[in-house]
Amino acid sequence: VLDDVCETMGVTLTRFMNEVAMLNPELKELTTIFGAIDTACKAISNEVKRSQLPSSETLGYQGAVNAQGEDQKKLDVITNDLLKRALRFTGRLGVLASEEEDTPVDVIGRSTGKSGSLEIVLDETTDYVVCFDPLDGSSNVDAGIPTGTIIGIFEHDETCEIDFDNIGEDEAAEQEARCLANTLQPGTNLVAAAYCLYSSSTFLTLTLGNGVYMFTLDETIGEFILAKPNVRIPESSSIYSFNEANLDYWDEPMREVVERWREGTGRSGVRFSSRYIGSMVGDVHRTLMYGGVFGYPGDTKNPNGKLRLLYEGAPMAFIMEQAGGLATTGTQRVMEITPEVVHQRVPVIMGSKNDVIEVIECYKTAAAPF
Ligand code: P6P
Repeated sequence: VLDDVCETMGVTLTRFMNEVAMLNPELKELTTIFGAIDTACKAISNEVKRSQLPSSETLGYQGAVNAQGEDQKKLDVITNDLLKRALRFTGRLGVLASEEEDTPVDVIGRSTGKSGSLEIVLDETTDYVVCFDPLDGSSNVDAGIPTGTIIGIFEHDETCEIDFDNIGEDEAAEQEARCLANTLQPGTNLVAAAYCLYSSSTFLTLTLGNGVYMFTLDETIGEFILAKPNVRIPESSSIYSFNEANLDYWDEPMREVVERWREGTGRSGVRFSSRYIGSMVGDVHRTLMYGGVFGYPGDTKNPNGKLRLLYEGAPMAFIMEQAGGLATTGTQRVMEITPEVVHQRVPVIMGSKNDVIEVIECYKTAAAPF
């Protein structure tokens, strides 16, 4: 059904989502959420661009540390609050997880006066759970390197209301864990994913499970315009995108494949180039556009790599697969992994199908050499 929509290239994101809702009434609430994402990403784009002005209040560090133990830059906090506020007012969201939050936070909540607890009030109006990294790669902003917002949207099929005032701690903890479990879903449960890249242009790329659609922000009218419907990643490539400084610590199969690509002795017989900007959204966007393999594999220092499953690996894997690419840990499809904790890390190798298959086969050979 989405195909009918993509014929009208040049439409605004708003018009695109209205047409999707007309053709797919069951997606109406989901398209409402994209209205909030549209607004938030325009505002974040403006914050990022203005953050380098001398008059800007958003330069430098917030002075706090986030759940990852990373110094929170002011922009991290501003963009996190901005996205939460925009999503909250859709009235359709339940528990959401953010890189900047210690534990998942409710969006439709009531103040129970309990400090530090997981305030979850999900009712029948709650349709979705959203997980996001509000400004991935934010440490690059001061250097003018692209950054991005990454969003994953799950259906929330269970309502739960926890009356903290009238149950004991244990019961509350058990109910919280059950509700939290609704956030911890595998990527195969994603109903939509999106990223917004703040770079030479501002690109909003999304999938609703039926192809990948790329919008570019036209700042003269303040609207995202459909620029590339049905994006398809080239099946083979000659670009790899890894932090090669970690090469000595990688699994043997990963090291072997990259060395073959570098020498031109891999499956394609082509010598690869290396392109890496250290900002996932920029590296993934280039990979989608030109083909290639982007990755942050596990290594001896970090067996699960550095990237987070819920709000980096899984949403980007969904987009990559919807564009005809693949996303693996080396031994497992990224989208099939169910997180056990909110900020779980996952090794990620994603991109052009034939090149990622070469990585998977290398891991298989290493696991069963005879
Ligand atoms: P490294 C940014 O900090 C980030 O989370 C991703 O955007 C990026 O792909 C990765 O880390 C870069 O990590 O260790 O290569 O600097």
